Amino acid sequence: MGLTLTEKILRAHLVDGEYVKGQEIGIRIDQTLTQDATGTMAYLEFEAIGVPRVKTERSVAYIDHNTLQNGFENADDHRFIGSVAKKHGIYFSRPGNGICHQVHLERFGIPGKTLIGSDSHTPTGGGIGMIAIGAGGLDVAVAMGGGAYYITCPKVVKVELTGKLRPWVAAKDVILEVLRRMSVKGGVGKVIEYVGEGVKTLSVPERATITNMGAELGATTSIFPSDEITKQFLKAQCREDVWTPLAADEDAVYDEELTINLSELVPLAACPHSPDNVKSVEEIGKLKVDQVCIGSCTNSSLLDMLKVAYILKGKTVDPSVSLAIAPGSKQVLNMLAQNGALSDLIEAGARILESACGPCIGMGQSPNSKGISLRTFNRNFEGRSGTKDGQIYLVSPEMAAASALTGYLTDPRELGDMPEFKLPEIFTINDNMVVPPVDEADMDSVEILRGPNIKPYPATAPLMDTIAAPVSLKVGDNITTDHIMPAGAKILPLRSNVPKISQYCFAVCDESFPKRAERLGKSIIVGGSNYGQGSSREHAALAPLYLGVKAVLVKSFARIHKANLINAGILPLTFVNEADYDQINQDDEIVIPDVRKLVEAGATEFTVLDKTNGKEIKVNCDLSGRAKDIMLAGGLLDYTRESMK
Ligand code: MIC
Ligand code: SF4
Repeated sequence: MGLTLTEKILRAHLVDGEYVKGQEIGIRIDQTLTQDATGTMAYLEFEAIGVPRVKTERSVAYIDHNTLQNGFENADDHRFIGSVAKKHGIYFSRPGNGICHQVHLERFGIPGKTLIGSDSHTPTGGGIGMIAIGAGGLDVAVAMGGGAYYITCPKVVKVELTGKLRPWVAAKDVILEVLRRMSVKGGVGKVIEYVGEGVKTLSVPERATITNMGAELGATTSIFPSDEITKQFLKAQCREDVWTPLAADEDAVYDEELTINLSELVPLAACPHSPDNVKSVEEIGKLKVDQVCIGSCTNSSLLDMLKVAYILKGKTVDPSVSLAIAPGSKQVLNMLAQNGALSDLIEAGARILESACGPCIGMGQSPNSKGISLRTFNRNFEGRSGTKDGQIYLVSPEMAAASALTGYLTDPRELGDMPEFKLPEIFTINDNMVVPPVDEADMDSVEILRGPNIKPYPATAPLMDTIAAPVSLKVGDNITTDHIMPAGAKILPLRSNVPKISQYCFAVCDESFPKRAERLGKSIIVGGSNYGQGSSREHAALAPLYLGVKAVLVKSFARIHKANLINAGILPLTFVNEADYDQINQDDEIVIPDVRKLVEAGATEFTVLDKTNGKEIKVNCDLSGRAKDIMLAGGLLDYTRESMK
C-alpha cells in the first residue's frame, strides 16, 4: 500500500510513539521559527529550559508583528530577541526584512524537512513540501532544545486539483473554496495534501497561499509535492542544492478525498466575520468599499505584487478608498523597486507600508467605523482589524486591486485580458538583514538585553487534588484566540508582560472578566465548539493561567489552543453530551472531585458537579500519556525541567 507524502515525512521523523492515526506521536524537528509577538515568551521559556545552544538544523527569529514602536516596549523586545538569538545559535531576521513565513519560504525552507513555528501560519512552508506546523511558543522552545514535538498522528485529506485557473482567478480562490467546503473546523486532526494535474499549474507562491490559509481549516498542516516547479523556485533563490523531489506514492491511500476543478473556480470572498463564510462576488452583490489592504503572509509575494502593480498601473485609486500595500519581504519590496513596479503602486495612490504583518494584526490601518475593508489576508474575525464594527472581506490581490480602482467589490475578470505573470529566473538575494549567531565558543561574550516590560513566565502549580471553583465566564461557539487575547497596536506591546496583558483577556466578549477572575482567585471557563480557533498565541492560555483559570470546559477545542492550555497547566475538558452546555451558567459553583487522582489513573471520562443547580455533568478528559504528565506537573515548563533533572 502506497504512502502519502505526509506519512513519508512524518515517519522519517518519528522519534516517539507508533504511527497510528489518532494516537500521539513525537517527531524530530529540523527547523524552528518564531516571530516577535510570541517570540519574547518563547525565548524566556527557552532560557528557563537551560539548553545553551539550539539543537535544530536551523532556527530563525523574525521581527515582523510588533513593528509600530509606539513606546519602548516593542523595541526592547526586538533587542531582547536579537541578543538571545545571537547567543544561543539562532538566525535573527531584523525588522524590515519581512514577514516570517514569506522570508522563511524564500530563504530557509527545505523540502522534506520538519518546521514548527510559534505562529499558526507556519504551514506556509508546505508550499515547498515541508511538514510545517504552527505551535505554542513553549513547544518551539522545547524543539529548539532538541525535544520532540508531539501531535496527534493526523488523518490525511487528498485534495485533487484538476484543470487550470482561468484568468484573474487566483490561488486565494482555491483555498477559499476549500474553506467553503470544509469549514473552519473541517481540518482538525488532518493534514491537507494537494495532488493531481492541477498542481503543476501552480507556482510556489500560489501553493504557499493555499497552505498558509489552510490554518483557517483548523488543519495540522497542508502540503504540496516538491517537484520541478519547486526546484525552479529554489534555483531562483540560489538554493537549488536543498531541493529533493517528493511526492505521494501513486497508490497512496487517503482518509478523505476532495476534488477541485481549477477551471471551474470563480473569484470568491470570505465575508465577515469568518474565513469560511465564503461567497462569490455575484452572491455578495453591490458592496461599497472604504479600504483595501494588500499584503500579509497569505498574499504578499512578488508574484502577487506584480499582478497588483499591473492592475494599478497608470490608474488612480478611487477617491473614497484608502489603499494600503505591504510587500511581504525586503526581497519583494526591493525587486518591486528595481523593476519599477513600486512606482506604479505609488503613482496610483497606494500607501506603501513596511514589509511586516501590519494591518493583518491590527498594527495600524484600522478601518473607519463600520468600514468595509477588503483584505488579502487570512483572518477576518470580529474586532481583529482594530475597529470593533469593521466589516472585513478576505479576497485575492487581483480582486483587491480591481476594487480599489472602482470603489466597489469588483470581479477581477472585468479587467479583460490577463498577461502571463512569471516569476523571475533569479531573485535579488541579499541576506544582510539576517544576523547570524556567534560561534559557540564566543557565546559568553553576548549580553542578554532585557527591557523593563519583560516579565517572567507566570507562576504555575501542579494539578490540584480537587478543583472547586466558580464559572467566571461562559462563551459561545467559535471563540477565537482574538477573542481570548486580543492583539492590535495597543495590546501587542504587552506580549512580554503577562500580568499587564491579562487585563485585556476576553476584552472583546466581556471587559469585566479579568477583574472578576482575579477576585474569584480560581475559576473555570465554559465555552462552545471550536474553542480557541485561530492563532498560536500562548498568551490565550497564559493570561487565563495568570488570572487563576484552572479548567476550560467546552464542546470542542481547536488543536493549537488545546495544546497551549495543557502546556500552561490548565485542564481542557469537553462535554460528553454537548446539550449539557446549556445546564451550566456563569457564576455556577463547579466541583471536579479527585481530579488529580482521576488524571493520574488515566481516566478519560468523569463527572463534574454543578453545585448551584445540583446537576451532574459528564466530561471527557482527552489527554495522551505525555499530556497527562504535563498536566500533573503544572505545565510543560515544569515537566521539561523535571524530565531534564
Ligand atoms: C495571527 O495571525 O493571529 C498571529 C498574530 O500571527 C498569531 C500569532 C500571535 O498572536 O502572535 C498566529 O497566527 O499564531
Ligand atoms: Fe502576520 Fe497576519 Fe500572517 Fe499572522 S496572519 S503571521 S499577523 S501576516
